[in-house]
Amino acid sequence: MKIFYSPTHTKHHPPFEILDGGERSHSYEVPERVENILPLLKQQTWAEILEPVQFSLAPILAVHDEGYLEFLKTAFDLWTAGENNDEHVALIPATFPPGGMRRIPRSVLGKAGYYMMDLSAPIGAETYQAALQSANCALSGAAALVSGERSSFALCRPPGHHAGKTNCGGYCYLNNSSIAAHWLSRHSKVAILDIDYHAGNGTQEIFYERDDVLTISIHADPAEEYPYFAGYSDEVGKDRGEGTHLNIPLPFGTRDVSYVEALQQALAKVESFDPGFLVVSAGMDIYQDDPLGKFKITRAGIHQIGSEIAELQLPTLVVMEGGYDLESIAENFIALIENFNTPL
Ligand code: OKP
Ligand code: ZN
Repeated sequence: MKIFYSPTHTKHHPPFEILDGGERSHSYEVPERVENILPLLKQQTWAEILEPVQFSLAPILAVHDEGYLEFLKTAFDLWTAGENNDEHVALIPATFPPGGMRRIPRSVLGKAGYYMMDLSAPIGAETYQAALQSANCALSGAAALVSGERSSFALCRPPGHHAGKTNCGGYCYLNNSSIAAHWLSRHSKVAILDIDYHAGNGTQEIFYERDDVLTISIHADPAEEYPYFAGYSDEVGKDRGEGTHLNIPLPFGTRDVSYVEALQQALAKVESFDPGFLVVSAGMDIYQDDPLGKFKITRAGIHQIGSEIAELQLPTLVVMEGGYDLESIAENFIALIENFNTPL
């Protein structure tokens, strides 16, 4: 299996995050999340670890707004006026536009409020470069499928599924899975299955009005959990896209058996959509020991989830999203992806 990894992700190391309630804590989204997976991957005979291909910005701009991308690229330097190289500093705003106000201010802090959905995506000196390489990992995984691979794995960091057309948020800057899925959609219909603990609101927004990319997200009920404002079961897509988005919210405490029931419902929908490619937005924050997740999925459960998805027999790109328990993240990702290691 081709696995795409770029060391550039280590340059993105958010110095803090603001938790709900306002508490300033260390960031949960740390370089060790990926660095801990690499050694275990290297021990697998089937794993071939490669640097990503350098794509142009075109496949990213096909998903994200140009003004947003320019903001990501320039915000840190504008904010610090090139004078602050303290790596414990990163940009977050404190003011957000209420009720759909859509003026774009000249001020970089004003722009930050406009382009950020929350306080969980601070922009540091090299965040943009890391986000680009993360997207290149996903695109390289997509290209591997077009070349005939049965599966590929993109070790994306920062993650992507909360990033929308014009926003970062929730540790995400560029929507890696969506960028890869859109790139694949030139070849055939594509399905994105998001199994991260949190609803994939960015992916939902990006494809909401499209009928050539099916998007499904299984996640903690947004009525009780981040990202709160999307991921509800009555959100099914709009216009042409009506019926090609599916949210399956599950309660806190969900265990293997009920999770797999929800998964089977999702897989039936993928089968009837009949896509040429599957992109899995995979977050191991569904695991029972995850510090941010409130599901009770076991390692055996994660293996079963991978095995059920693999039974679809579709060319599959697995894109890393969340997962914050550094002790278990490596074994959990291996338990998931080893299912995709046999030819179709
Ligand atoms: C990103 B991904 C804790 C606040 C955490 C951000 C969560 C981002 C999750 N109460 N807020 O989907 O794993
Ligand atoms: Zn998550």
